[in-house]
Amino acid sequence: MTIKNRVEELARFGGIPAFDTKLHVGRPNIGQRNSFLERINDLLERKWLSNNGLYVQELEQRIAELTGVKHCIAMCNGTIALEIAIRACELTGEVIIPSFTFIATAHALQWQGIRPVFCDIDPRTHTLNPLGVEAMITPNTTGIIGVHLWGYPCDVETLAEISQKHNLKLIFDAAHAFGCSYKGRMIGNFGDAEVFSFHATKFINTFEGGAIVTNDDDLASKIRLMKNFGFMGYDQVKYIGTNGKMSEVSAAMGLTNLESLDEIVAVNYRNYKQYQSQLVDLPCVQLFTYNEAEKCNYQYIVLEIDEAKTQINREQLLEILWAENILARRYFYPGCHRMEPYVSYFPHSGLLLPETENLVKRVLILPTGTSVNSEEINKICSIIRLVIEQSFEVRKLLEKTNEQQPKNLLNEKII
Ligand code: T4K
Repeated sequence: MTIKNRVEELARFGGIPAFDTKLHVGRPNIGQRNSFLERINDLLERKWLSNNGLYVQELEQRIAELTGVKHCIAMCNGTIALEIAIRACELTGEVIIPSFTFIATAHALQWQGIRPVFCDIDPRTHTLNPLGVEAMITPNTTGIIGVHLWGYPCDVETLAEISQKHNLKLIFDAAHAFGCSYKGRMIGNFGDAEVFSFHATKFINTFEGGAIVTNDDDLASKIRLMKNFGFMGYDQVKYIGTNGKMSEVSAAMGLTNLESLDEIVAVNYRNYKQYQSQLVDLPCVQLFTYNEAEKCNYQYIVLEIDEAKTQINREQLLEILWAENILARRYFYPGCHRMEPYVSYFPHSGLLLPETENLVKRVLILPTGTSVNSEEINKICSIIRLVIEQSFEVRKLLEKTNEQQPKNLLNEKII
């Protein structure tokens, strides 16, 4: 492996890219291919492709066992699962959520005519700041949706206290947090309901998919009907419902992934420790730290760049990494409050979100997972090190080349 030692060797300045092919964030975990193919053959034989098939039932049971939650209802994706959880909990009016999250958290509310009220985050945990939440409660508030971002749990206890005190529903968007725990208890057991995503890019995937988990029997029965058009039996409809059903193919992938869960976590953890050891002494960058005393899926490698201390900013580092074919991502820039329709509805909401506004400029997600090996992580870290250690030189060269030929790689969506 050739490690670049000089700034001029960087691909952005004419050197050969560190990688021949693009290194993506979010490459899917597959698990044992044969195991998956056997399940596919089986479901084709049985000719049962959807509508609460055997694999969906098995997956729900496995998830309930793994999380220790009474009920798991599998869904076609995490966004629909959020929408159904919100509707089943009868949220209306205003619901408090972080702005620093994937846009689906906000859209799942707005889609149903409920106003997402954006609250600031704790800059250390990247999750809702409970003090801020309490300050944002109005007579129209009916609920709080905390997001366990990167799989790092929210301050669930304080949020539960606040929701009880103000008689609010509490839902957790646990899209990132399958397999994680809070104070030794698995994520899934908190609030009125929690929502997982099993999208292709997630720790455990079902191609597209998600699930609602809850310990509330009545809520679970309601959700089960709502995800199937509200049907109770063949010709009786109890609620307004939608089609939130997971297919058998998806469940087959989920079950296959679950068989490899421990190995996937082990790879993610190994990658995390490698990034940590190789970047720990680097000034001006900071790796988001997980609590190793808890269960964690280590699915996201989150780097923060301190623009005030280094000569280059996050955008410049990204530009350099992309030129090397390292497609790092700036999740969740620029924050939901700066996206439509929210930015038009509430153009000044950023004033109440100083930590979010600061963080969206600093965060960068690096490739990890079962598709990335140790040698590749070495290379990625060596490039980051070169850029940070020689940031003055890099910035000068970037400014010079941008004057000659402006580039904006980040606006091209690469598939
Ligand atoms: N709440 C939160 C906090 C979430 O993060 C999400 C989803 C949701 C709710 C909603 O859950 P779902 O309805 O999605 O189940 C991706 C995912 O599409 C999205 O599921 C995820 N969060 C979000 C964090 O990341 P993008 O816009 O980054 O997707 P995309 O197409 O750019 O893919 C990311 C990278 O993954 C690419 O560089 C390539 C790679 N990739 C992707 C797919 C789909 C593959 O290598 N193979 C693949 O099949 O949103």
